[in-house]
Amino acid sequence: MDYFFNEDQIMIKELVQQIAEEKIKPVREELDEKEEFPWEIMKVLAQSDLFGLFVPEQYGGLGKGCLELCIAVEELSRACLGVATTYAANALGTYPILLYGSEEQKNKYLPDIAAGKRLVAFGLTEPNAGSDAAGIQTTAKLNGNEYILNGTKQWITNGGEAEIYAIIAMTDKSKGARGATAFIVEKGTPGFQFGKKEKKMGIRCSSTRELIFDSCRIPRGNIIGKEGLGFIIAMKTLDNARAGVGAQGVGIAQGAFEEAFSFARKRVQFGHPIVSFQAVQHMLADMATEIEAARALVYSVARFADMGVKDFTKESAMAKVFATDMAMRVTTNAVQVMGGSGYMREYPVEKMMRDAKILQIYEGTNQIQRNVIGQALIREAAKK
Ligand code: COS
Repeated sequence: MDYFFNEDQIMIKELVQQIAEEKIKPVREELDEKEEFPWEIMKVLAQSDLFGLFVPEQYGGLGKGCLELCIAVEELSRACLGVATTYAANALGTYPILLYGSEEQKNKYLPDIAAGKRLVAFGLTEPNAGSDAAGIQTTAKLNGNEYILNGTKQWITNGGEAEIYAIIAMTDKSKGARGATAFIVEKGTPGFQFGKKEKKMGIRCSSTRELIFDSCRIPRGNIIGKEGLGFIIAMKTLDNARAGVGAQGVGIAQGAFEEAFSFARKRVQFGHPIVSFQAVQHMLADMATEIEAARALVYSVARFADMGVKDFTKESAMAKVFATDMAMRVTTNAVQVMGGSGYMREYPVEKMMRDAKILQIYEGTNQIQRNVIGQALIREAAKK
């Protein structure tokens, strides 16, 4: 399929493919096994200017958009979803500053982010607020020229490794979603500590950690936007990031398909390569078709976002849900095509199937995505 990429987009795709082949594939198994954060790979991505892809040129970035980010994320995911998650979560944490930060905040933080000098994380989820994002309990109380933060964030990607955190906290609990506010908190601020490092089923080289705020004082100027805008900032951040999660699904499914297809051409049973059997061929045909359909949707939504369309909540939820459900099916079927070999750690599809599961869960479960799509359909119908 030709997706009509321009020269820059083709260059980004080839560059990330090369990094994936040379730097990621040789170490992905060991990183998974040791649950080791991929710092060396992050350095390579930084040297290649890939952290600045979606950051405007005036802040030291390359000034590209959602489509270019999706292309990079897809190619990283094709090799290792743990690495891709680390990279994509950095974009997730950057969006609140990019979309709603003051000029001063953008000048202070974006150049370092674009250069890959400092990693970013997004802190919304809490022990009692996952799908119910408005149910967060972390508080931020204004005291003179400072806000005092108290509470715990859970399952934060890049937690501990990132130096900049976009945190959503309640400044007025009585107002519900409208009482949430977004803040920038830097690693090393007194009262800000890291808790438990999670041991996970998949994406094991990515860091997932608790953030603990215990009377953590941050300057008043670290507020993003204004008081009460935190829930909207979180929702808009997720709207922007979800096409990228779709791209993760496309990438990991492509990687798993390639492994299964190559195996099926070599594996001989009943005197023939198993790819010649219709039962296997049909599985591979469905896998390839589903990947292409998801890819087309993800790229369309990314282009839609890049055109400056104001509301693409429904479309980004559609890309996320379709591509990630597809990724779970395709990685599972890749294991099935490869049979006993697919189940063994010797082959990468075992890891891919474990890794893919998180895509249906993080950045809004696929059940929540369907709620979001359903609500948008009802709203659209009411307007007609
Ligand atoms: N863009 C702009 N505004 C939005 C929005 C969006 N995408 N989604 C909601 N809003 C607004 C609503 O319009 C509403 O505004 P009003 O107060 O003016 O009516 C306000 O935000 C509250 O919205 P809503 O009533 O829909 O909030 P709910 O508490 O019902 O929650 C869902 C909505 C479920 C969509 C939200 O909680 C969610 O996205 N949950 C999943 C969170 C998630 O992805 N977690 C993963 C961890 S982050 S990696």
